[in-house]
Amino acid sequence: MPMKILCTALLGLGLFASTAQAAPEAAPVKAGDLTIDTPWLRATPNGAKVAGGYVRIVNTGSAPDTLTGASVPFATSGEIHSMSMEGGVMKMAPVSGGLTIKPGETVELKPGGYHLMFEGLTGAPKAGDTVAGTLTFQRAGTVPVTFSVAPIGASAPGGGHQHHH
Ligand SMILES: [Cu+2]
Repeated sequence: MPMKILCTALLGLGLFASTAQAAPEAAPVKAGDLTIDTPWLRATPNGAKVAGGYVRIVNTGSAPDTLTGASVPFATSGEIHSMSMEGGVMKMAPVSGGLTIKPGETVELKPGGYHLMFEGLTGAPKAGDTVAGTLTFQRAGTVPVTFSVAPIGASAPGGGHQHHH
Protein backbone atom coordinates (compact mmCIF):
# COMPACT_ATOMS: atom_id res chain seq x y z
CA MET A 1 0.00 0.00 0.00
CA PRO A 2 2.50 2.65 -1.08
CA MET A 3 -0.18 5.39 -1.01
CA LYS A 4 -0.89 4.83 2.66
CA ILE A 5 2.79 4.97 3.50
CA LEU A 6 3.29 8.18 1.53
CA CYS A 7 0.26 9.80 3.10
CA THR A 8 1.47 8.89 6.56
CA ALA A 9 4.86 10.37 5.78
CA LEU A 10 3.20 13.56 4.58
CA LEU A 11 1.10 13.84 7.72
CA GLY A 12 4.14 13.41 9.89
CA LEU A 13 5.49 16.65 8.50
CA GLY A 14 2.62 18.47 10.20
CA LEU A 15 4.47 18.04 13.46
CA PHE A 16 7.07 20.57 12.41
CA ALA A 17 5.97 24.17 12.69
CA SER A 18 7.42 26.65 10.24
CA THR A 19 7.82 30.37 10.47
CA ALA A 20 8.46 31.03 6.77
CA GLN A 21 6.55 33.92 5.27
CA ALA A 22 2.95 33.50 4.22
CA ALA A 23 1.98 33.32 0.57
CA PRO A 24 -0.34 35.98 -0.84
CA GLU A 25 -3.98 34.92 -1.03
CA ALA A 26 -5.88 35.33 -4.28
CA ALA A 27 -9.35 36.86 -4.49
CA PRO A 28 -12.29 34.41 -4.51
CA VAL A 29 -13.11 32.92 -7.93
CA LYS A 30 -16.72 32.75 -9.17
CA ALA A 31 -17.67 29.79 -11.34
CA GLY A 32 -21.39 29.72 -12.05
CA ASP A 33 -23.09 29.34 -8.69
CA LEU A 34 -19.87 28.44 -6.93
CA THR A 35 -17.49 30.72 -5.06
CA ILE A 36 -14.03 29.25 -4.72
CA ASP A 37 -12.11 30.85 -1.88
CA THR A 38 -8.48 30.65 -0.77
CA PRO A 39 -7.06 27.69 -2.67
CA TRP A 40 -3.75 26.78 -1.06
CA LEU A 41 -1.15 24.06 -1.02
CA ARG A 42 1.45 22.97 1.42
CA ALA A 43 5.03 23.28 0.29
CA THR A 44 6.73 19.90 0.01
CA PRO A 45 10.28 18.83 0.76
CA ASN A 46 12.38 17.84 -2.24
CA GLY A 47 11.67 14.25 -3.20
CA ALA A 48 8.12 14.26 -1.83
CA LYS A 49 5.69 12.17 -3.88
CA VAL A 50 2.43 13.77 -2.78
CA ALA A 51 1.20 17.23 -1.84
CA GLY A 52 -1.97 18.28 -0.04
CA GLY A 53 -4.23 21.07 -1.30
CA TYR A 54 -7.07 22.91 0.38
CA VAL A 55 -9.89 25.27 -0.59
CA ARG A 56 -13.27 26.58 0.56
CA ILE A 57 -16.21 26.24 -1.85
CA VAL A 58 -19.60 27.93 -1.41
CA ASN A 59 -22.63 26.91 -3.49
CA THR A 60 -25.01 29.88 -3.79
CA GLY A 61 -27.18 28.23 -6.45
CA SER A 62 -30.19 25.93 -6.33
CA ALA A 63 -28.55 22.74 -7.63
CA PRO A 64 -25.82 20.61 -6.13
CA ASP A 65 -22.42 20.44 -7.76
CA THR A 66 -19.63 17.93 -7.24
CA LEU A 67 -15.89 18.51 -7.02
CA THR A 68 -14.36 15.60 -8.91
CA GLY A 69 -10.69 16.47 -9.29
CA ALA A 70 -7.91 19.04 -9.38
CA SER A 71 -4.71 19.67 -11.25
CA VAL A 72 -1.42 21.49 -10.85
CA PRO A 73 1.48 21.54 -13.33
CA PHE A 74 3.86 19.63 -11.06
CA ALA A 75 1.60 16.62 -10.35
CA THR A 76 0.35 13.87 -12.64
CA SER A 77 -2.96 13.51 -10.80
CA GLY A 78 -5.16 15.27 -8.29
CA GLU A 79 -8.01 13.61 -6.47
CA ILE A 80 -10.24 14.24 -3.47
CA HIS A 81 -9.38 12.49 -0.23
CA SER A 82 -11.14 12.23 3.08
CA MET A 83 -9.35 11.85 6.38
CA SER A 84 -10.57 10.20 9.53
CA MET A 85 -9.28 8.91 12.83
CA GLU A 86 -9.33 5.15 13.20
CA GLY A 87 -8.04 3.73 16.45
CA GLY A 88 -5.94 6.82 17.04
CA VAL A 89 -4.40 6.72 13.56
CA MET A 90 -5.19 9.23 10.80
CA LYS A 91 -6.28 7.45 7.63
CA MET A 92 -6.99 8.94 4.25
CA ALA A 93 -8.95 7.50 1.37
CA PRO A 94 -10.12 8.69 -2.06
CA VAL A 95 -13.68 10.03 -2.10
CA SER A 96 -15.33 7.97 -4.82
CA GLY A 97 -17.60 9.97 -7.09
CA GLY A 98 -16.27 13.28 -5.77
CA LEU A 99 -17.33 15.71 -3.07
CA THR A 100 -20.83 17.14 -3.41
CA ILE A 101 -21.57 20.74 -2.43
CA LYS A 102 -25.30 21.11 -1.82
CA PRO A 103 -27.20 24.35 -2.55
CA GLY A 104 -26.48 26.90 0.17
CA GLU A 105 -23.68 24.77 1.56
CA THR A 106 -20.04 25.65 2.23
CA VAL A 107 -17.51 22.85 1.98
CA GLU A 108 -14.08 23.44 3.39
CA LEU A 109 -11.14 21.27 2.44
CA LYS A 110 -8.58 21.66 5.18
CA PRO A 111 -5.81 19.81 7.00
CA GLY A 112 -7.28 16.96 9.00
CA GLY A 113 -10.36 16.70 6.78
CA TYR A 114 -11.20 16.59 3.11
CA HIS A 115 -8.25 17.59 0.96
CA LEU A 116 -6.92 17.58 -2.57
CA MET A 117 -4.22 14.97 -2.96
CA PHE A 118 -1.74 15.69 -5.72
CA GLU A 119 0.31 12.66 -6.68
CA GLY A 120 3.18 11.88 -8.99
CA LEU A 121 5.02 15.10 -8.18
CA THR A 122 7.58 16.27 -10.72
CA GLY A 123 8.50 19.39 -8.76
CA ALA A 124 8.28 20.84 -5.28
CA PRO A 125 6.17 23.96 -4.58
CA LYS A 126 7.95 26.43 -2.32
CA ALA A 127 6.36 28.52 0.41
CA GLY A 128 5.44 31.95 -0.93
CA ASP A 129 4.93 30.70 -4.51
CA THR A 130 1.65 30.87 -6.35
CA VAL A 131 0.64 27.94 -8.56
CA ALA A 132 -1.86 28.10 -11.45
CA GLY A 133 -4.04 24.99 -11.31
CA THR A 134 -7.62 23.86 -11.87
CA LEU A 135 -10.55 22.43 -9.97
CA THR A 136 -13.01 20.27 -11.89
CA PHE A 137 -16.72 20.18 -11.06
CA GLN A 138 -19.53 18.15 -12.60
CA ARG A 139 -21.63 21.24 -13.40
CA ALA A 140 -19.27 24.21 -13.28
CA GLY A 141 -16.65 22.38 -15.35
CA THR A 142 -12.92 22.93 -15.09
CA VAL A 143 -12.18 26.18 -13.27
CA PRO A 144 -8.75 27.86 -13.23
CA VAL A 145 -7.62 28.75 -9.72
CA THR A 146 -4.42 30.10 -8.20
CA PHE A 147 -3.08 28.17 -5.25
CA SER A 148 -0.96 30.03 -2.74
CA VAL A 149 1.79 27.91 -1.20
CA ALA A 150 2.08 27.83 2.59
CA PRO A 151 5.08 26.46 4.47
CA ILE A 152 5.64 22.74 4.94
CA GLY A 153 3.27 21.45 7.58
CA ALA A 154 1.21 24.67 7.77
CA SER A 155 -2.27 24.20 9.19
CA ALA A 156 -3.69 27.29 7.48
CA PRO A 157 -2.83 29.34 4.36
CA GLY A 158 -1.26 32.10 6.40
CA GLY A 159 1.36 29.73 7.73
CA GLY A 160 -0.39 28.23 10.72
CA HIS A 161 -2.09 31.21 12.33
CA GLN A 162 -5.72 30.22 12.55
CA HIS A 163 -7.05 33.43 14.07
CA HIS A 164 -8.29 36.02 11.62
CA HIS A 165 -9.42 39.43 12.78
CU1 LIG B 1 -4.52 12.15 1.00
